[in-house]
Amino acid sequence: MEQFKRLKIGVVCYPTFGGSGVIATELGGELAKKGHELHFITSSQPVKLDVFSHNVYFHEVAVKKYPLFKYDPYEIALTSKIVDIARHEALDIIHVHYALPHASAAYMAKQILKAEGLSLPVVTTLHGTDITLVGKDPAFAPVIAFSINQSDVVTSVSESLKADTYKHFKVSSEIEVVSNFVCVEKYRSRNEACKKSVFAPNGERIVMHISNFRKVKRIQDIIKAFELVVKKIPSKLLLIGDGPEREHMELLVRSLGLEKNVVFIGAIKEVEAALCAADVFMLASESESFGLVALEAMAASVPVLSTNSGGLPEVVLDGETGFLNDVGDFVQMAANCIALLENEKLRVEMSQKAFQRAELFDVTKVAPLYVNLYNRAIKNLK
Ligand code: GMT
Repeated sequence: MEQFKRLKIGVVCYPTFGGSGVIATELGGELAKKGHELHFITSSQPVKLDVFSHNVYFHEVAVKKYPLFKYDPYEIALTSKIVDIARHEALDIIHVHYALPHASAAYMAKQILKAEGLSLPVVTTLHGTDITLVGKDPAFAPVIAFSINQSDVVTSVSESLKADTYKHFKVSSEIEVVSNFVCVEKYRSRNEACKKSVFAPNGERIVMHISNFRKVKRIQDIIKAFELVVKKIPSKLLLIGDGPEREHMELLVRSLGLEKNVVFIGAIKEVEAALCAADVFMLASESESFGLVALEAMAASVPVLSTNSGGLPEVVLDGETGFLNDVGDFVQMAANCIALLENEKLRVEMSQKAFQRAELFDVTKVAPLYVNLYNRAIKNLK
């Protein structure tokens, strides 16, 4: 039997509700459970980080304000913090989630440590908008391409994102696809505790959406699809999350006269607590490298109606675990939703298949893939 080698792993991610932060935090939690030591180096405590668990440490990146600075030099502060923690804790590796600006900060930290005779292999995980939206902006692209090429291992969360990365950037490194994951166990124990009647006191069906309310999510399509659904089926639309589009969406709901049926819940920490109340989940994104929330819905045994953009077809199986729809085709999405809500046998069948598919993406299957890649990066340092 191979001997367990405890790794000291630095993790850099966005600490907010975005999928990349969730993946970073949950991967860290799983690896800590397995006995590795995890050091989160982030601008604030990641929302889902359990700082009371064994082997998990949090190091805040503080940016000093100075009157001369028009912009806060976050990337420099992050670089210095990575160097400091790598030295002090003798990190074996640093894993950065989301290329911008984490991969370039890690590259710089690695060079600083190298000059001192210390090595710090860098693993970069690409999550989506760092490649498909923000990263390819000419203001960032050369730095992103360079830091991807300089990483010791690069991973992407779907085949689709891997293809997009090669399409948009001059990347010569091999990109490994390591898909996103869920902790299926958390969902298994949820179902009985669900408070469906809070949201639907008269037995209405529940259509749910969860996101960070950015334009790319096209929440207007969900609201317009729901307008068609509610004409046929007594139902409620629960919109969970917060972000720049929320106000517009509230106005849209009012202008369509749907206030009584559409509830804005705001951001929540544990999506499993809400998902167990859903009959159907909707995701209308224009682009989605993976669509972690679709997988989370499937783990909660909820069929998913999503678009067919980006990596979503790698997660949602059309006609089996839900339905894929063209971006912007809210009429089709509504028709599929009505078909599911009118046919409970079909909905239950799809729920079961959704859960079975989610089991294939369980954290216990995916976390060891990262450990293998860490060991490879340590061995084949660039
Ligand atoms: O846009 C978001 O939903 C947040 C963003 C992030 O960086 O957290 O999500 C991206 O990463 C997630 C985790 O890997 C993926 O599941 C999302 O599909 C991806 N978002 C987009 O590609 C738009």
